[in-house]
Amino acid sequence: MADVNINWYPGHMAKAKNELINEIKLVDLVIEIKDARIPISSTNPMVDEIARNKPRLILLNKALMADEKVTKEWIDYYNKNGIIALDIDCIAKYNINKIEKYAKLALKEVFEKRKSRGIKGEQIKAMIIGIPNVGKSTLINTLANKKKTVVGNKPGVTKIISWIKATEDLFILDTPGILWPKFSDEIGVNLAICGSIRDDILNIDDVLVKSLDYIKVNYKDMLMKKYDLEYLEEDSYKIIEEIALKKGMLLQGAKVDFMRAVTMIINDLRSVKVGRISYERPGIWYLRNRK
Ligand SMILES: Nc1nc2c(ncn2[C@@H]2O[C@H](COP(=O)(O)OP(=O)(O)O)[C@@H](O)[C@H]2O)c(=O)[nH]1
Ligand SMILES: [Mg+2]
Repeated sequence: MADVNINWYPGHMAKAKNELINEIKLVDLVIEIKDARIPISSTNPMVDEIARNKPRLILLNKALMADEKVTKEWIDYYNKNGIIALDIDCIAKYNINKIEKYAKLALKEVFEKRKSRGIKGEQIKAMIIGIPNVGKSTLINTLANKKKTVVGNKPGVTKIISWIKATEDLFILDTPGILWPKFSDEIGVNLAICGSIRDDILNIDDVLVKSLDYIKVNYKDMLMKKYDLEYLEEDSYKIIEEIALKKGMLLQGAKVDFMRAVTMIINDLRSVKVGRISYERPGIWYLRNRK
């Protein structure tokens, strides 16, 4: 796992963190994007510290790839902890039109204070933050309604501060704040299966086996239906072999082409061909991640 945390050098992190803290001073609201399928794994553990003095709105993005029922549980979980959260999907434009309303909900107390001081209006300056690949640029583009920022995996290079008028009352910084994930093996697996870290960082067969260990318990019927399996083997390696056999993925000497099946299944999972899957649920994530 060593090279997974390549961006986690203390110096690099301290610099990025200080820049973020300074930018956050410019805004009324921090909009934190997470991947709806993995709200814990797609969170930087320092975010609470970095955004501690600001009202926050959590957006669970890529929601149409996640299990709707589990996403509702996450929203309840955040609400119970006093944080406003909304599920969105930037590609399908799902709930994008609710962002302003939820931003205002998150700023209720600030608006009340403003009002008591005789300040009218509900204009909001906000900043979008999140780990790479959660959809920060896509959201900014969607809100800006034109290709203003480059969508891709690389952090932005522009340093000039400019605001995008997203809605009538919502202004967002055009450059999002990037937080790096820091993770245990388990979080790495979640980021990899969701396509949020490069495939050469972890062993992709290992990622699939560990993901199947979870899927075969939580989405058994979906998995069996997709690959026309009559039963599920206990061992996830054997499930992959079974699928390879079913698909006639064979090497010379009638050996199964294991890696070909791995690639296919991973692609199916990432393109929601198996179904809408959430890899983390509130309540049990803590126990699963506890070492
Ligand atoms: N299905 C789906 N894909 C998304 C969504 N938002 C972003 N993506 C994809 O996720 C990848 C990373 O998005 P990007 O905006 O570059 O992430 P950033 O690194 O946080 O700026 C891209 O391939 C996007 O097309 C979404 O809501 N739904
Ligand atoms: Mg980006």
